[in-house]
Amino acid sequence: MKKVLVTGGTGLVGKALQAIIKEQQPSDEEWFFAGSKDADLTNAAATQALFDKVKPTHVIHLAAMVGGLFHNMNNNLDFLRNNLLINDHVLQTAHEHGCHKVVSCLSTCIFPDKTTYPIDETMVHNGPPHSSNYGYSYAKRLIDVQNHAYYDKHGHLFTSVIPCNIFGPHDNYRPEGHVIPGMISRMYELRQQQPELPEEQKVFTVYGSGKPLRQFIYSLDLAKLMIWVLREYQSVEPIVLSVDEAAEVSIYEVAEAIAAAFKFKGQLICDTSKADGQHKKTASNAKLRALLPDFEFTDFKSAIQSSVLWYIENYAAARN
Ligand code: NAP
Ligand code: GFB
Repeated sequence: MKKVLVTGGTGLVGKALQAIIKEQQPSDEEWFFAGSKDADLTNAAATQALFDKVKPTHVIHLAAMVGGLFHNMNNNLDFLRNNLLINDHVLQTAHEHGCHKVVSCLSTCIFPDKTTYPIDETMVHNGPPHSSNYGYSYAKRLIDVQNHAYYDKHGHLFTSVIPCNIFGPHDNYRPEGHVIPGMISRMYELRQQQPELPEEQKVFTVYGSGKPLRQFIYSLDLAKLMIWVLREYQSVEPIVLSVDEAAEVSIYEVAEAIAAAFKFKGQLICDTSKADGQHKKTASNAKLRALLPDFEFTDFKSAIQSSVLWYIENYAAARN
């Protein structure tokens, strides 16, 4: 019987894992989804107490200080320190508890800013990350270094996945969150404001130029892929979990898809006084495609439609 501890189990990705595991009902696995209320993983003793309680054989390590561009830009020191602490406590405690496998989470935003494209798993450490999120990026890159050190010293299968930008139900809709939940919550609010004003006269603001390019994976698709990594992927080397390069969209196209999902009839304008962040971080999913050639990603516009519908139906419970 596998006992799987999911750290960060109450967030965007954690909730998606909960939904897929509920669907799959695996008979040979027991899953425990931990949030910060179960243990503040920046604290070593709390981390040990959580592992003592759950006694995991396997760990999916999602817990992190996570945020969008604007939150990262102003808090690089906190992103660095909190994530270094969390990652060291989880990996060292997993070692002390003899966990068979740990799957941690990096991100395509941690790759070198000056790079050739498409980026792949071999390029994680090939140069400094974008200045907007160097704190988060270096903490995440060190997970890969830590994984190799635990493998070299103890032969542990501690590995990692590198998702592109993720979105879906149960996202973080607060201002410190990412672009898709940020736009969804702002579009929702705009539609509630000034009910007397004809919607055609309402104006929605896209932060930045709208030109940056991103690959977005639906959280439920990512959850299926992470469960596959936990069960089948046997390498310490990271693996990119991203939609195809061809699925890359501009931030403005994201705004159009969200406006269509809301049937918004107003205008979209770009506020270029706000930062754009990285222009692109196009990642190759060739390694994943070679291992899982038949995996089908959810169509982007359908996933946006489902995410908007979820938000409207769960507004009161959402992380606003
Ligand atoms: P999220 O929605 O912000 O959830 C973060 C999770 O970590 C929550 O369960 C949170 O618990 C937990 N957590 C935060 N600080 C903690 C602490 N000090 N102790 C214990 N738990 C703590 O994040 P997410 O989007 O699901 O991200 C999951 C993983 O994917 C992260 O490692 C992130 O770096 C990575 N990732 C995310 C994206 C993206 O676009 N979202 C892209 C690439 C990679 P509470 O709910 O109790 O706060
Ligand atoms: O998701 P996001 O905040 O982070 O996207 P990154 C930022 C891009 O979307 C910028 C534009 O070009 C913003 O100008 N944007 C437009 C908005 N409207 C909004 C909005 O309402 N909210 C936000 N947040 N952006 C992050 C990294 O980069 O990627 C993190 O900083 C993390 O470390 C994440 O790893 C996955 O995609 O630019």
